[in-house]
Amino acid sequence: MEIYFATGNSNKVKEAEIILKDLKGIKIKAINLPYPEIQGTLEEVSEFGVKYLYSKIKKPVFVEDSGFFIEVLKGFPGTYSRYVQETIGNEGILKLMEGFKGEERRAYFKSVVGYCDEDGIKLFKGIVRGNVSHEIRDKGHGFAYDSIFIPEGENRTFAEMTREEKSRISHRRKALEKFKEYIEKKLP
Ligand code: ITT
Ligand code: NA
Repeated sequence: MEIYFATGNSNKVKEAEIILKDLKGIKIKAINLPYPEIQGTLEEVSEFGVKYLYSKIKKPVFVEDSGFFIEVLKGFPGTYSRYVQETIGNEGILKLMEGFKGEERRAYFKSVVGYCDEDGIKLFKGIVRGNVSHEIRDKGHGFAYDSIFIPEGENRTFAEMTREEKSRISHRRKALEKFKEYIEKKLP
């Protein structure tokens, strides 16, 4: 059985491949099929997107919508994560965070996987909590906000970990793990 993963972000594909590699009997096929991204919560964006894609391709398909939420900034950049990363970037975020210390630097990543097949739409969510670092810390791994996010219980940023290490604890892992369990139960 084949399941399509519709995304234009190759980093997300690489992480999904790590996380779903032992999903036996399923072949994940990444496709860069554009879908309308409505303005709304991650849940609304995933649900609308996957419904649209399924109506076009009529084959099992999932999307994954994610974002980076900083608590003291009331969840900013949140659903604007991509735009903010491409404009003010991590340096801009660190500027906004100047003067905030300790608990005030709390942030989380959230992922919502939207899956659709002939049985309808299912959403799977994952969150990883941590803190915004005081400086950009990168070992060449990761992407976007990874170099300013230190997950709870760690002292390295996501961008200082290998993709495999990040993928053991990430928001994407938690959402895709639930998706994987759901698919495994459906298999004959
Ligand atoms: P697609 O919609 O084509 O899948 P995208 O890059 O727009 O790709 P998202 O909407 O899911 O993906 O994510 C919005 C942004 O959030 C993304 O572009 C990154 O800037 C950021 N982001 C998401 N997941 C991340 C992660 O694991 N590490 C760092 N930044 C992440
Ligand atoms: Na997106």
